[in-house]
Amino acid sequence: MRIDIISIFPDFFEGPFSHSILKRAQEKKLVEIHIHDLRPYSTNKQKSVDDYQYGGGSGMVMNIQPIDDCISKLKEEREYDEIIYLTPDSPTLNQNTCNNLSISKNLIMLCGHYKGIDQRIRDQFITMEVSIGDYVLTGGELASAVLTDSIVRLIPGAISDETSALSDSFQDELLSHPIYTRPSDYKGWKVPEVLLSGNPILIEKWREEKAIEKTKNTRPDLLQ
Ligand code: 6GU
Repeated sequence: MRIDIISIFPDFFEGPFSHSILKRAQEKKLVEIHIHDLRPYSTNKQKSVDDYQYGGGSGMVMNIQPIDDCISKLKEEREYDEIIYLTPDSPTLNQNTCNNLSISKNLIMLCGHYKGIDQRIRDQFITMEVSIGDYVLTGGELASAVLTDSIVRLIPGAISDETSALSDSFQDELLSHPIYTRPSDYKGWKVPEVLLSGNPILIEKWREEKAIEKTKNTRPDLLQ
C-alpha cells in the first residue's frame, strides 16, 4: 500500500509514524507513507496557501491552485483508490470503513486547515470525506494520522498475531472483554478465577458474556 499525505505541516508526521507497528510496517515494505508539503506548490510569491472567503465571514479558506497541482501531479504518477479529505463536516470513521480502506493500493489524504478548502476541490478531486468524531481539531493532520494507523494495522503481516486484529473491539460490533496479565494477585486485587482455570470453553463463554455486558453498559447503540 502507498499513502500520500498532503499537509501544510509536514513535520507533524515525524512522530506518529516512527514507532511500533507503523514503523515496522514501513520497514517490512507493507506500506510506503509519503508526506507532501503543500506550500512549495503555491505559485504566488508569498507561497501562500489560503485566502479570504467569498461572501465574507471569519476564517481563511485553502486555495485551489496548490492542492490542484499537488493532487494532479500524484494522479499522473499512479491511480488512486480514494482521494480522501479529512474534515469534521463528513461521515464519521468506523471500523467498517477502515477494513474497506485496508485493501487499497494507493490512497491520498488531504489535511484541511483554517475554515477548510475551496468547495471546488471537493467537487473535482475528492472521492471520500472522513471525520474522526464529533469534535473539532485544529487541522486534519491528527485525523489523517489516526486514519493511517487504523488502516495500516489491518494490512496482513502488520500485526504479528493476526488474530489479535480480528478480536478488536468493533470487529464484531462488541467491545473487548476485560484482559489481565501477571501477577494473578496484586495487593489483593485478583484476576477472575475462570481465566486461571485452563478451561478454554469456560474462558470463551466468560469473555463473550463480559463483552456483551461491557457493550450494554458503555455503547448500547452498538447492540441495536
Ligand atoms: Cl478529519 N479534521 C478536523 N479538523 N477536526 C476533526 C476531524 C477532522 N474529525 C473530527 N474532528
